Amino acid sequence: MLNKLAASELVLNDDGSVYHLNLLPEDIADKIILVGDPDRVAKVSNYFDTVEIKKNKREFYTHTGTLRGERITVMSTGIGTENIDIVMNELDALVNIDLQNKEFKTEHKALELFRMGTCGSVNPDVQVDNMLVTQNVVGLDGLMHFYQDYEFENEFSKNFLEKFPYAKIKPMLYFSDWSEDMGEYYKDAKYHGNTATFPGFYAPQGRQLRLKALDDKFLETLNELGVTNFEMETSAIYALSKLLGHKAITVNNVIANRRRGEFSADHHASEKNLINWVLERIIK
Ligand code: R1P
Ligand code: URA
Repeated sequence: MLNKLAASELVLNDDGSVYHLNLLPEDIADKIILVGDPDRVAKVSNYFDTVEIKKNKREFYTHTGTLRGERITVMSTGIGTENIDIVMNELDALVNIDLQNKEFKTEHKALELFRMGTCGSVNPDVQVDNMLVTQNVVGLDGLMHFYQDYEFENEFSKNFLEKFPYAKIKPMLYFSDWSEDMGEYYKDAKYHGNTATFPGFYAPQGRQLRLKALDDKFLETLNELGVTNFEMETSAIYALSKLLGHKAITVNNVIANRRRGEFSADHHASEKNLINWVLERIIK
């Protein structure tokens, strides 16, 4: 691969910031909280002691400041793994590419990435309004099939693929897992589980409004294969972190138990609880 990137490949804004995130290297900390919802960014940074950077473009809102003396960033990713493809590549460019010269840096920097999101549960016993940390993830969104050098098999995938019955979507599956040492931050979480990441909220997650989903028993089948919960970003965060050499962990607040038909009675209170829970653990 050529070391110098063309203007069309690493696109920069007029001020030299990365194209979608609209950020300069000095705008981010080494610890970054990733949330889906742009409104959650200020809800998190309200707990910071100082906020020095507030920038945004499209659905990507970023606040950087300090908490208990440590520099920290919170950023919204919007919904879906296609956004995560942008977030991960541009965050990595901010630390591992010399943006002015468009050259790869010789020293690699690893970021610590903490997704703080919401999810639905496919395990009837997983109660709403609790934290669920993702150990393994299966991506049903296909993203990693566009990248070379991705290791598709892992411990979780072997058993899963043998028994996964849906031939039509099997070719786009991929697997990943957490950065194990990041598990230390969240070792007291109520649940540790296996997450499925979907490229949609409705039929991909078995929801049927006016359109039929693949199979009425889809969620039960996933749970039988060891999946506890689902959402729309973690597969890409974990897989791209591995390829790019960053560390990542997801904790999601369970707001829906799909097998019991339950939704959080107060998801705003539940979100506040999630924010406190994460901040207490990642900044000592
Ligand atoms: C769907 O409502 C969105 O909520 C979940 C899903 O992954 C998807 O992004 O995450 P966030 O709460 O982080 O947005
Ligand atoms: N996020 C999802 O993607 N699905 C749910 O059911 C809840 C949160």
